[in-house]
Amino acid sequence: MSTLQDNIGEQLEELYLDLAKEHLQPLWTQERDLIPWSPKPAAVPWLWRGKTLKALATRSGDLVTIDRGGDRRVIMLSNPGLGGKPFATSTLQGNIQFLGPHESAPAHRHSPDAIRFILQGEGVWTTVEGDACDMYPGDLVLTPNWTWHDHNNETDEPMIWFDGLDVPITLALDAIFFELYPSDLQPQPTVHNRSTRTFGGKGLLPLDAADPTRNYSPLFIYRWADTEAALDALLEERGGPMVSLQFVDPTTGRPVLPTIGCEMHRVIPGGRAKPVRKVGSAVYVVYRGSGMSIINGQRFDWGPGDTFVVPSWAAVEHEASSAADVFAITDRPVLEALGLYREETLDEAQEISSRFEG
Ligand code: GTQ
Repeated sequence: MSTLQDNIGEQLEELYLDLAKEHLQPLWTQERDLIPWSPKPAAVPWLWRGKTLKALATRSGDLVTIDRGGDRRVIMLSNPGLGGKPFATSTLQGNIQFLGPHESAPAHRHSPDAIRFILQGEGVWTTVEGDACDMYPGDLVLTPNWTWHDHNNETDEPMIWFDGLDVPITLALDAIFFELYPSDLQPQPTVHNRSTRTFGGKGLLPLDAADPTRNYSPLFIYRWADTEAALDALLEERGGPMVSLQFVDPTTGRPVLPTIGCEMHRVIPGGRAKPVRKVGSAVYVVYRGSGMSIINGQRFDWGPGDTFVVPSWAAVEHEASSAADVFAITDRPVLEALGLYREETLDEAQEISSRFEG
């Protein structure tokens, strides 16, 4: 009996060696690492202070020219769980871009989708496919997959904004492309904000607005005044503690980009939203107000300009001490398109036990 078992042991060893030689692996030795019961994200909950980001971005502005690598002066959030990769989560990049007075960031395009959420400054515009989009605090600007874009600051003040990109997704799919525009900038149009003039009507669109070949919003800029009005109205209609909006393509009602969901959340003073967990990760940017979020049992206090990460399937609850408006990007459109999205609201008991799930 024992000889037979020793023999099997030896044969198994030999099998494993031969499998390895052939670049093959047995599934049964993996101990549920490959298909665990639920997501085990490597990314961890984390928060970066707005003050720190701004100070470091400003220092780079003094020291680094804009054409050093990638055409942009950008500082990338690097999640401590991701082994030094310049990614905020496994699927999303969250970057801080600094554009000094009288600087332009040259025109290029890439297959990653990108968004900008403006934190500070005005008088700067991003030209997207020939349409100059003026940027003011609280505005959301889209630079969809493969659209030409350059940034222009003709003022005496620097401008700082948050960039969200789907670079990790595009890399994982080996679908990344990048191209420089033939000249430094696109032709600078005299008429600005053409996408607003065409697609910015409230519930009103040109009769020929639909285009089945387009998978992103043709409205390139979403104004803070409109976002704020929508938040006010929804809160009045539904009451607190929290209301949440999604930015959508006005011609389809779909998310603004095929890979990046853009959201705005308002939490009323003293309001505390129920804990939820969702498949997919998010990067939050606090626009105004202050409060705290509990992410997998860990508390993060936040205020204007702070940015924080919620990994996939992490239990999260938000609480505001003063009226808080918090912008977020997510990978939800990807998960929904693939039938992988799910979410659940947790009661307190579930939330506490989920902290110990490992
Ligand atoms: O502004 O085009 O944060 O190309 C990273 C790469 C911003 C941009 C980033 C980019 C840009």
